[in-house]
Amino acid sequence: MTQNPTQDDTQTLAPQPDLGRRKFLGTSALVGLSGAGLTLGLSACNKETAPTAAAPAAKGEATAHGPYEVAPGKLDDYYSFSSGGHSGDVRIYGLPSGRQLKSIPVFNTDNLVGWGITNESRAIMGTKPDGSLKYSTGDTHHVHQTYTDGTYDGKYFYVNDKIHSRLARIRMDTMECDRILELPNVQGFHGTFTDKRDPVDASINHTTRVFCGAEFSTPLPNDGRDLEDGGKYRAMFTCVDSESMEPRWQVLIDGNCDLVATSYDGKLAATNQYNVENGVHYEDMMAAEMDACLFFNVARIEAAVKAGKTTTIGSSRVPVVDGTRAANKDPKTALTCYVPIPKNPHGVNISPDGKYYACSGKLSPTASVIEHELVLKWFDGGLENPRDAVVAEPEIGLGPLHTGFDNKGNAYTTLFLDSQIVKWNVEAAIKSYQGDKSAKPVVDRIDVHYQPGHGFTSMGETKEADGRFFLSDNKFSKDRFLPVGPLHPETAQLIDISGDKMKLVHDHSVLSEPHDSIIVRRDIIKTRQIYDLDEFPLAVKDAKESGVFRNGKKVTVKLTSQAPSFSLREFKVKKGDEVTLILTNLDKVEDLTHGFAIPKHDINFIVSPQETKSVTFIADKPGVYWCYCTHFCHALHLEMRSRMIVEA
Ligand SMILES: [Cu+2]
Repeated sequence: MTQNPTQDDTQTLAPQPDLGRRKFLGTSALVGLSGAGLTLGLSACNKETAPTAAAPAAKGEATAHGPYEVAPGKLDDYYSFSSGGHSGDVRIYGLPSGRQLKSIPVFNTDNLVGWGITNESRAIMGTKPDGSLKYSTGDTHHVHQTYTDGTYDGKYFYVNDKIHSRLARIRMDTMECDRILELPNVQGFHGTFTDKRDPVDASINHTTRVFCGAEFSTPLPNDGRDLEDGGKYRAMFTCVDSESMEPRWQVLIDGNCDLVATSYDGKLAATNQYNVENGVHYEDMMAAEMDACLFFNVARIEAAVKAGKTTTIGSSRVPVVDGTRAANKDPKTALTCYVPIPKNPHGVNISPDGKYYACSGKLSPTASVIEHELVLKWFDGGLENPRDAVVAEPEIGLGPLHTGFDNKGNAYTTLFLDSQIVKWNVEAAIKSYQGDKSAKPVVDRIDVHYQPGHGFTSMGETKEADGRFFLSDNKFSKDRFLPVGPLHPETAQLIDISGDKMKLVHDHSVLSEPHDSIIVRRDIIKTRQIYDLDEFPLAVKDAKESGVFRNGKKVTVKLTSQAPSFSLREFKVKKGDEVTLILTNLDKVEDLTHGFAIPKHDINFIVSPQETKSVTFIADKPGVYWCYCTHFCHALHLEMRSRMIVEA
């Protein structure tokens, strides 16, 4: 990757596939048409000599675009995976264009794909005994990917739900949620982060744990006891197995967990804390001058769990260890270390070299730099005061929140109150803290519009931070876009950080209410183009297997789709039947997705190539219902229907 993209090298950053339109038509749309006998009229277009309307532009033509513009037919250099806040989803954007590519439903229901409608998605989301969804709301805040050898491996990413304290996993080959876990005995699960390697076993150089920080303290167990006794409220930090998605252990703490960071050596997980006062109301939460950055010694906690030095809470079987201050006074046996940080910090991020954590005080104009080795030294008994692990505390501006890093030792922190991004140099900050008056930590500032929350650099949460871009997710857009009513879109602003001065590249609008993103080089992401029939236990592998199968009042309807028809032109059920409809898309052509909507029965979902989904509903109204394909698939898409006849 080049550090300073010029007009020419944006064209050479990565080879671009030939997206010639006729070539696409030749391999996909025509295959879809062949069954309908329409190939003849169009096949003349499918020739190598046909003009390529959107072929890669000639060099001279392409340079008419700015250095950051992704010209028509070109692809972005990065993916950005962004939480959707209380929309409950995750979004994928391309960068530098800012084009939204996909919304992945997670905790929300989604009509487009049928998430929350199909039996398969409802099983992942969780249902009550009566079959209805346990929760239909969610609040996604933080997305973090699996690592191998200190950088992204493109396998999974995880996202939290703050409302119901759930952790979801998204597999990155299909970009779909495959597991959701509800954490026991916690509320306000806010920060989450994957670990980067095992603290003990050197052969495990990849993610095996996901850490989950709970922000809100509650009585434990929260079953009606201690309702008015705020002193008994406690929060916990949870470790989840990244493969099984089962909780491994929890740590009882003082204060709360906010954001989470993990070390590159796997030894420490960290969470910034505001409200060390354990206040219940906000004025109580701002009383203390110093809050904390709390470190967890992962190996010691797991040794304590193995040794059975644990309790359980309520009906949960998850082992809980005691990480409160009172139980961890001796550094040599401590499971936790509370490093004092000025006033209500929000955000903790580790530098790509693994040496430093930046923890910013929201109500203090400072960023505290904590040295990783010094925290380990405290755990070894070699550092008297945890505060001595702080090696710099530059004043950087008002309302500092989250920090991203480049590959040259610079940090970029969002300043919520100043509406700025401040660039500061970590080594200069350390020298200044040591008394060097010539050291000037702050290097540059740039205005953003307005009130930035999270900010992140390209590949900045990996050892492969590349120092090309910073993305500022802003909380207010005000006057930046055409007015669309009282609810405004949010802004994301892309900033070029490759030079000495930060340069604003563009604004792009983002639907409410993004919180956090990761910016991932595109070569890391390897998605599949079609599914495999064998992945689905219910797959109807041959159109001949289609039919209506009755077992008392329970009826199974099996059908397949292949453009432009469903395998059953009609199917009959009786009023009051519980109908389970299984649909397999037998089309094998990339991007040839079909939809299936059943009028008056509140059913709509899609099946992508070689995919199977099922839905269950009560056929409670006699009559004729035209089930139709909702996802445009073919010239005869409108004709693609099946008639459901419900007999009285
Ligand atoms: Cu269709």
